[in-house]
Amino acid sequence: LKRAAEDVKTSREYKVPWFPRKIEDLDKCHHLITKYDPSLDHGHPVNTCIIFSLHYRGDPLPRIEYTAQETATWREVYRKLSSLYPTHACMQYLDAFQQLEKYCGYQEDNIPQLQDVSRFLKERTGFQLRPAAGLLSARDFLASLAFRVFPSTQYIRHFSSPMHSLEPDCCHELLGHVPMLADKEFAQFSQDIGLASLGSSEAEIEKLATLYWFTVEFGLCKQNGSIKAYGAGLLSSYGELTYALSNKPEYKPFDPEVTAVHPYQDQAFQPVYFIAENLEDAKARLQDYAMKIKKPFSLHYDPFTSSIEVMNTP
Ligand code: HBI
Ligand code: FE
Repeated sequence: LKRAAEDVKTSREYKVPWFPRKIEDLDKCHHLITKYDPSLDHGHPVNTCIIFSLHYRGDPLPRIEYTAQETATWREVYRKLSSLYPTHACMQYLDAFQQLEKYCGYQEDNIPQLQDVSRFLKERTGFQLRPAAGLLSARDFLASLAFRVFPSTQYIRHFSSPMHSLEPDCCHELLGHVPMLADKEFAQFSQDIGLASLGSSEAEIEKLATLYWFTVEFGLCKQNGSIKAYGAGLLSSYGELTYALSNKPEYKPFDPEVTAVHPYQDQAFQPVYFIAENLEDAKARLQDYAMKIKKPFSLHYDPFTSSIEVMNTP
């Protein structure tokens, strides 16, 4: 009896936050968060990429002419990281990376254009890129994923620290995220986190953001008897990619209930990495987790209209 009374209370107290229902609604999902004081940072890459992204409304993505110094930064990052991929990255990543080298201008002397990359992804998995001015709020970021839209920064980190960036930059997006978004299972996994976030409570968003962190950003998976990286935070960081696959960190099996509430680090290497059996299994477990999130309605994504259908559940 007590239990039933509590249920009624929670469903009344829970006010469903606004969420996008059409892909155009993503124009309203651009809330930025500042994780550090920009006035203390002398090398913040404020440039045309940020200005463009703030005014962006729909296609096509702007093409950027990067400076020689910016291209030199890319070259250094690209060289170091691509030397690790054959031994450290999962096969889905390696397959896509090869295709990106062939079709999208992935080379050490060229920073690929988001426009070309977005077209490539759209053909593979229906994902498209959308320019972002920096770190978005977890709610806005996750909402985009529900529509197979990946918010992507376009500026590059400062040349003084090529191996490190406090915020996402195009090295992180292009080398970390893009190759994985070309994989079917991974694309579905990403969209499912996004769909789960729509209309969810703050507490639930926090858990989904943590899940995202330990999978899409820092996930590892088993492959042919060894462990490989599929997380973008790893695949875009020479130091952490090496560390994550050394014998130093702690490993736990990926289990959404456990992973979603595990403390994480955004200023240092992760204290623990979660290992998925494979991407298909991770996807199934996540779907299972998402089904258990309490909402006063259910959602269906219509791929023909890129919109969300909302059905009331009594
Ligand atoms: N914003 N632009 C951008 N890129 C990300 O990868 C990103 C974000 N905001 C939040 C976020 N990632 C995650 O840490 C989760 O909070 C969803
Ligand atoms: Fe990221």
